[in-house]
Amino acid sequence: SMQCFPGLVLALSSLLGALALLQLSLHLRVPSRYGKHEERLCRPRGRLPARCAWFLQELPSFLVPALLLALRSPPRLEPLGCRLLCCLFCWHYFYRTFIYPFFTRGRPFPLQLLFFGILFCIYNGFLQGYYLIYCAEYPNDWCTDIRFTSGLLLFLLGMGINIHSDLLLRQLRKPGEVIYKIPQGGLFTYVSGANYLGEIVEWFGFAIATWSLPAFAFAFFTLCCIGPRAYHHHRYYLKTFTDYPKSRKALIPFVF
Ligand code: NDX
Repeated sequence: SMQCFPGLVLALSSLLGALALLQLSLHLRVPSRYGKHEERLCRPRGRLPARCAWFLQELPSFLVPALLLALRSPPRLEPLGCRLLCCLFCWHYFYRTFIYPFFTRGRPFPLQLLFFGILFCIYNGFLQGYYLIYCAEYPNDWCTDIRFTSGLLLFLLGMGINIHSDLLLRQLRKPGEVIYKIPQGGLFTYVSGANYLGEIVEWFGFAIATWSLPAFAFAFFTLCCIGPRAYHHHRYYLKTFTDYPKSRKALIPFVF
């Protein structure tokens, strides 16, 4: 049966950090080609409806750690921290897999990116789940540690911002519509990438709560992946809407 190989965790986390840097170097200037940054509008082949695409893409990030958690024998009951933290990760991806896709009004998603997205979610789901279920050691009172409590708070705050902002984006369109409008309300009052800001806060909160290398690597990846994307969204809005609110920033309120 499986056991903890610290070398494996170190190697996979380092590779995740390297992928983050690769992602940053590839997409600092040109955004990932999906959503508002995909130029060739009418090429139905090679793309999948947003619903199926987001479901398929994010499913492994829920399934892999959930299976690792359920199938571990003997079951890991102590310490509570490990299961709780693994459940937080699964909770986010339960939302992203089973709730988010069914309400999205997004444009069809490119198959090529979908393929890499699935690979990425398998990889990250395995790394986070494997570490928490097989490797992590926490004292029994980890739940009252300042890192756990403050990290959990940030995680919940970020998740709230992310879900609320994605809801505001969705409401910009009527069903079947694929046009872009100026997002309004919530943190969109301050930044163009409110949903991304939420997601970034969420994963840094998770990293602090788990105090682990894999989780910090993933938070860093998220920052490198959707941080630049927030900036590209911002530029797109400024270019497209002459009446775009001047005081709005890209990602960090009042700053950037
Ligand atoms: N999926 C994370 N790189 C990504 C998919 C692509 O969850 O090979 C990263 C994720 C993957 C990527 C993923 C990882 C890196 C990959 C990449 C493909 C290539 C790349 C694998 C896995 C790669 C290397 C080589 C380095 C390995 O029509 P539409 O879609 O634009 O509609 C949108 C709508 N909307 C509007 N509607 C009306 N008016 C407006 N003004 C609108 N603006 C937007 O709202 C959508 O339906 C919806 C949201 O759009 P948008 O663009 O704001 O968000 P989106 O990027 O689609 O993300 C959706 C949610 C969001 O909450 C975000 O925080 C979260 O998913 N997310 C997204 C990406 C990554 C990620 C989280 C993370 O890293 N944690």
